[in-house]
Amino acid sequence: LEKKAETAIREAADLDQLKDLRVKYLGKKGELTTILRGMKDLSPEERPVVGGLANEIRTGLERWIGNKEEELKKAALTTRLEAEALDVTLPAAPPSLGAVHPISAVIEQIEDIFIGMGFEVAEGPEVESDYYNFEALNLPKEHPARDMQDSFYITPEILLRTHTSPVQVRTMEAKEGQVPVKIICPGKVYRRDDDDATHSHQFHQVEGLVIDRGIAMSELHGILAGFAEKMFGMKLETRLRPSYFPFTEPSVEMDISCIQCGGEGCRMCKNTGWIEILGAGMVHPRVLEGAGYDSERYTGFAFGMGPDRIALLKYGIDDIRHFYTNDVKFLRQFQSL
Ligand code: FA5
Repeated sequence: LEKKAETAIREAADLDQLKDLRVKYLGKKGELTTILRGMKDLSPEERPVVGGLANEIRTGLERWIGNKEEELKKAALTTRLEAEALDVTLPAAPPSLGAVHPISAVIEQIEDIFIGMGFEVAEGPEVESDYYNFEALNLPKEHPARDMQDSFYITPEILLRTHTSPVQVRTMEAKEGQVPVKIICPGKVYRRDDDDATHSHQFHQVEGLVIDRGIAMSELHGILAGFAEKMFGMKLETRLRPSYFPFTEPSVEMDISCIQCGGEGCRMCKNTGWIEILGAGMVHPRVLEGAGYDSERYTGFAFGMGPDRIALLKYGIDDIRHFYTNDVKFLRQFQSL
C-alpha cells in the first residue's frame, strides 16, 4: 500500500489529482483508514504492531502529499507568471491626444485680435427672450425682417437666439449709459436654415459693439479691414456693401476677396470673386435709446461675423457640415492648431 501510494503521489500531475489521492488513502473511507478501522478484529498482541505501522505510513503519506502539494503550487505559479509576463522594455502605444476644434481655434484667434485692439469679451445666454433677440433690436412682432432669421421657439416668448446681437442690448443695459463700450461676444446661435455647404442650423457668431462720443462709419471699416488682414495673414481687399438690418442704420455687409478662388465655377464665391463674412452698421438710435443711451450724445457701430464661414475660407474647407459630423480623420488635420 505504502509503495503504491508513494508512486501515485509522485506522479500526480496537478492539485486535483493530489486531492483525489488524499481522499483515496487518507479519507474517511480511504484504504489506510479502513485498515485502522479493522484493528478491532485483531488480537491484543497484533494491535500495537499493526497500529504503529499504519500510523507511520499515515504520517509518511501526509508528508509526501504535503511536499507534492507545495511542488505543484510552485509549478502552477511559475506557469502563470510566465503566461502573464510583461515586457516592460516594449515601447508604449502613443496616447491619443485630443485637439482644439478648428472652429474653437478660429474663435480664439478672433478673440485675440480684438483683445489686441482693446476690446473686452462679453457673454450672453443661448436661450433668449423674444424681447432681447428681436424687440429691443427694433424688430417688433410682425416685423417682416424677422423672416430673415427663422427661429426655434421654445415658448411664444422664449427662443434659441438666432444671432449674438441680443448681447449688445444686455451689455448696454449693464453699462447703464456709460461709455466707452467696446466688446465682442462669441457664441452659438440657432436658425431654422436648411443645411448646405455654407449654412448650418446651428453655427457661431462673434458680435462686436463699440459706443462712444463721435464714433463714425470710417472707424468700423478700419477696424474690420484690420481684423481681416490679421485673420488671414495677408493684405486682403475688403468692401462694404449696403445692406439692411433693423438694428443698424446705415447697414452694410463686408465682403473679402475670395482667397480660395478656384476661378471659373468657384464654389466659395460662386464666381463673384467676393465672399461675405459679416453684417454690420451704425447702431440704430432707437436701439441706443431703448437700452438707456442718449443717441444725441453717443454713436456706435456693431457687427456680427460668422466664424464657421471664416474657418471654411481660412483652411480651404469646401463644406461647413464637415465641422459638425465629427469625422476624426477630418478633425485630425487640425491637430496642430
Ligand atoms: C446677423 O445675424 C446680424 N445680427 C449681424 C449684425 C450684427 C448686423 C450687428 C449688424 C450689426 P446675418 O444673418 O447676415 O446677420 O449673419 C451674420 C453672419 O453669420 C453671416 O455673415 C454669416 O457669416 C453667418 N451666418 C448666417 N447664417 C449662417 C448659417 N446658417 N450658417 C453659418 N453661418 C451663417
